[in-house]
Amino acid sequence: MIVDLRSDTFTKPTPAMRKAMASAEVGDDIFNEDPTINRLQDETAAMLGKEAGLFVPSGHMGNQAAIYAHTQRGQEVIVDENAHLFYYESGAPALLSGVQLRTLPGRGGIMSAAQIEAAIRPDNIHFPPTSLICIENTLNRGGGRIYPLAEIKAIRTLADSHGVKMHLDGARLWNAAVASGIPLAEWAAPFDSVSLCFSKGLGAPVGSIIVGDHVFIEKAHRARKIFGGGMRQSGIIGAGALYAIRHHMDRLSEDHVRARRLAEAVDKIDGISVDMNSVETNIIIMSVTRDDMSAEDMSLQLEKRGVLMFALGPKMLRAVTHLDVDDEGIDKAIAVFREI
Ligand code: TLP
Repeated sequence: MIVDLRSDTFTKPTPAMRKAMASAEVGDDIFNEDPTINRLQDETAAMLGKEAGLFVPSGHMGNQAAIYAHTQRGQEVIVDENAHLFYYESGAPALLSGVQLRTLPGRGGIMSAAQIEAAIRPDNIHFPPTSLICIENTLNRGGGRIYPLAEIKAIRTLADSHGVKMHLDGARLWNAAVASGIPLAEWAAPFDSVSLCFSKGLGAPVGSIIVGDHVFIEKAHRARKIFGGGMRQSGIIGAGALYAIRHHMDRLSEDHVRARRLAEAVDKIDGISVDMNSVETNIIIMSVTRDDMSAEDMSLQLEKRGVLMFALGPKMLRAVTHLDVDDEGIDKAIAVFREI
């Protein structure tokens, strides 16, 4: 048995999801004629308490289309230095939107309102105007931590006072909502736009969505076309996403319980440690503390024994639980760590 803890993006569609996809009603989505995509957009926007939604091929495109829609060339976007849209999106904001990112060193990805306020540019021709603040929830490189809602609300207050927009990279906002018990719409309320992924913990094979008001979605729609993300009978994949939001959201709590169990067991083993306070959802960041091994060495040792994890830094190893890893898989991962 291979236990694949590299990412929740590795999930495969279940037989029931495949069935829903195979029988999806479709049309040409470039002309807004795909009924499954229209249903998915309406249903997700309603869950998030926003006016409209736009299905996009990836979380990456969702973030970049949102940046394109909210900004103009030469403006500045505030973001944490570990945020996915800065760290892992190929420099896209500069290439596609002509904006500069102002990266801040948050605590585990959490920037405080005070930190952001100090970074907002005064009106002066020497400075690029600050036009957007981007936040991530849950925090990928922050070990699946949930961004505190009170801090987000404080950031919204100062964004309003400076006329700055806010975008949420909510690739795993589903996990934050399930773990916190705070509904999706409450998490989304302070933001002008939110992107969410169907292809992570929810287990759909492809796709993400951006939600916001009608004016934002119209601009994002143009961005999706410019970026080459307009699709035709995309209801085939949209049906997987629709199935996922209807059937796979509540079960995310099982992933959270398994992540906690794995983290607690690993933390007790010499040579590796976990910041247990950060384990709030389905991501575990582990530190390899023994001197004779890097995170890469550790991941090779794990792989030889059938457990897959990514090294995210010289000593940083990441495990992500998801619907294709059951209790037996977690038992095996713990046993393999003990053996190494
Ligand atoms: N994250 C992937 C990798 O790219 C690192 C992963 O395995 O976690 N926002 C966040 C917070 C993400 O974690 C990711 C993907 C994205 C955006 C991008 O989504 P996709 O892969 O659909 O473009």
